[in-house]
Amino acid sequence: METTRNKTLSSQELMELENKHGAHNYHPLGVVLAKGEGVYVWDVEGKQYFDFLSAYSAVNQGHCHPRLVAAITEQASVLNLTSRAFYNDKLGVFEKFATEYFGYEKLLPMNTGAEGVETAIKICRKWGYEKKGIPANKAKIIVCGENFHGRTVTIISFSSDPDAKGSFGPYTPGFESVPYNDLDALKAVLEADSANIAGFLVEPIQGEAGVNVPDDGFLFVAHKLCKEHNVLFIGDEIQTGIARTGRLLACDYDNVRPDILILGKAVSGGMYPVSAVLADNYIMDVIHPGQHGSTYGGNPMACVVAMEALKIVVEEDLAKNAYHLGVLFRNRMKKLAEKSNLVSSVRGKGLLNAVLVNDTPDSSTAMDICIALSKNGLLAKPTHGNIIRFAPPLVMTEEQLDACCTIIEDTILKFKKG
Ligand code: IF1
Repeated sequence: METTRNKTLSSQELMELENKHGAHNYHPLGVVLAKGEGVYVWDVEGKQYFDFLSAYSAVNQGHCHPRLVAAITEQASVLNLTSRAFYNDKLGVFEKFATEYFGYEKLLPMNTGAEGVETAIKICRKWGYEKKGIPANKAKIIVCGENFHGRTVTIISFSSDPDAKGSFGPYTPGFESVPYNDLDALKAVLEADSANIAGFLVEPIQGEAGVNVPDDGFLFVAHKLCKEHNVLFIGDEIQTGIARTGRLLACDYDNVRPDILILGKAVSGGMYPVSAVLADNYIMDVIHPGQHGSTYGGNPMACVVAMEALKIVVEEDLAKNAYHLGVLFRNRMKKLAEKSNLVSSVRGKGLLNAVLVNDTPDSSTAMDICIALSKNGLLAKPTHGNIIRFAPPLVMTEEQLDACCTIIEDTILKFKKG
């Protein structure tokens, strides 16, 4: 309980503190959370909610998972941070565990998802110069329209979102965009400049864009086209990975093994910032000492939490649960769309889903529905405009999902547009 001068601060007072003393880089829903456990969170006043955002798919294993709390608590009093100037007794163990877990030869540990994406871009470019023979500073990486890969200047340089990109120039060159899920466009760009293209960076499902699910086979054919042109397929599984979509990785649906795999968010269960880039030796070995790194990357805390988080995914069979509950959720939402003229459709895989609201993207309807949902004990937020993302922790039970669907149905059927 947050207090000032021994007074317990209310939600309103805490929101005012953030508004006065914090940068205004977010516009949160008016809920101040103070506690989390499994699929539930509680606000300062003690109101309980179902969490249907999971911190943007970082809390797949549920809030404050006891095994993650135990792992971080134990390590916290032993050794926290050594930097990579020295070895530590957890990194090699984690690297062996994770490379065998995902089936790659090497892992480069970082902290945030954006750092993982930046790392993959650097590795891909260096591989392009040293292994593919692309002339210096000519390497290009193909990206998709409506992508979201993070907020660094290089990453927003290839964003198509004016809010994410505007007024942050000058921008990093070397990226070419094709429409998502458009194999003809990808094929054309590859054929037009194959010799200078080093990689294709893609989200298996576009999360922020509104849970855009590509056609079955898109990833498979895209990967095949990349192979034909000696281009690295870079899978950004930061949001779709770690069982979120009903498979360990969303690429698994198309039997695609990315040449470079980027993980983040739930790789640590939301307990600690951990990201990782995985690749085989012929790619990862372009990086030599002094060419990449980070103060916190690969620290003992990160390693023990990530290993425990990945064990939980397998031992609690979270992918199977996400797949099963996802089918139930989409069936309930399809029936709701038949009964309500407020929602038109639902899309997604596993427990990464989105409901399309029947209003213009610049309307406040989706946000107003989320405010109504919060009053009824369920937290969700729109992605772009009229699309509400629904992504609960993967530890949810069928009974809890049933209760959540009832909250969503009741809220939408009773909702009156402002
Ligand atoms: C925000 C979005 C989601 C990601 C993918 C890399 C990153 C993300 C596919 C970067 C991060 C977060 C960022 C957070 C909100 C959230 C988000 F709305 F921004 F786009 F999930 F869809 N690749 N996504 O989804 O990872 O550096 O944040 O650890 O910036 O508002 P990060």
